[in-house]
Amino acid sequence: MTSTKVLSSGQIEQFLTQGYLILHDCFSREFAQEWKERAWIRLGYDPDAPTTWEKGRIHMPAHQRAEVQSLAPQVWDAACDLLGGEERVQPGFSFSDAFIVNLRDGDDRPWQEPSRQTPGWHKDGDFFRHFLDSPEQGLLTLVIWSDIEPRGGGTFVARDSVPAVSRFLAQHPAGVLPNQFPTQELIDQCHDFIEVTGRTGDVVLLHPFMLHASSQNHLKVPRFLTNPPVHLKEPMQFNRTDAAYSPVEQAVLNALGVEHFDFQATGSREKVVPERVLRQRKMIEDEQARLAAANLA
Ligand SMILES: O=C(O)CCC(=O)C(=O)O
Ligand SMILES: [Fe+2]
Repeated sequence: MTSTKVLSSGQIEQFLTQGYLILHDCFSREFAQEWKERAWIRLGYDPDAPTTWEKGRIHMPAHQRAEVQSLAPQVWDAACDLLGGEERVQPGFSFSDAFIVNLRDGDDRPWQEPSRQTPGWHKDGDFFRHFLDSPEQGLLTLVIWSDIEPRGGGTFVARDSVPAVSRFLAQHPAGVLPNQFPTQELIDQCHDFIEVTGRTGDVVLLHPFMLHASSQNHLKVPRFLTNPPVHLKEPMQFNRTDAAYSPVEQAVLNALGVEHFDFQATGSREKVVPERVLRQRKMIEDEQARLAAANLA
């Protein structure tokens, strides 16, 4: 495997066995507060008046970006370690204020623990055709912008989903569109479900094949999250002559139960314009008008 700059062998082992790592205090509460205050204005909601929260869950568009390498260097360094070194990672990885806000989603339904039966399981990457070696989503990330207590909207994660997704993608060299994953079939192969709680400034780095789902927010404490993908410069490789596999690649080989794997994509790598992007283009105009009205545009 590749050598690391900041992660310990214990952390790499944890990533290989559990599929994720949690990093703490990656950015300040003040920075988070600044962006969240603007988000409330963009939404047109009063944070202190839940009756103004028209929608329980909103996936907002991005207005502002901050480069991770300078804002949260420990995240950048850890991401590079998991991806096999900085030279393999697309520069410019940034955090944005494209918040996925969960204010009170599903507060009208009884609480459901994460399980095969809970809805919404998916693999991230609604913007490209997926292959076993896809470079578009090198890592899945959960950037936590508000304190999250149990039952407070923390993302559900199927910790043992990487093997099922790896096998599926290995069997589909022609590629799979984002909406073509047989999610229920894949989640039926999983047993280990958790709810990710955390503190403002935590960042969870997960294997890109990790199935996850949004949860209900029964606490009605506003939950702010972003999930920017880290891009690779080149597709992953599972048949390296020098065996310099990144931990992400190694996790796939472990999942397939092989030492190397000669994967050849037979379909073409294509971009998909998700419906989300079209929706967010419209949202941006409304949000800009609210910022202008507050003299913040
Ligand atoms: O809201 C969440 O907890 C997760 C959202 C998510 O996974 C997504 O939008 O892709
Ligand atoms: Fe997701």
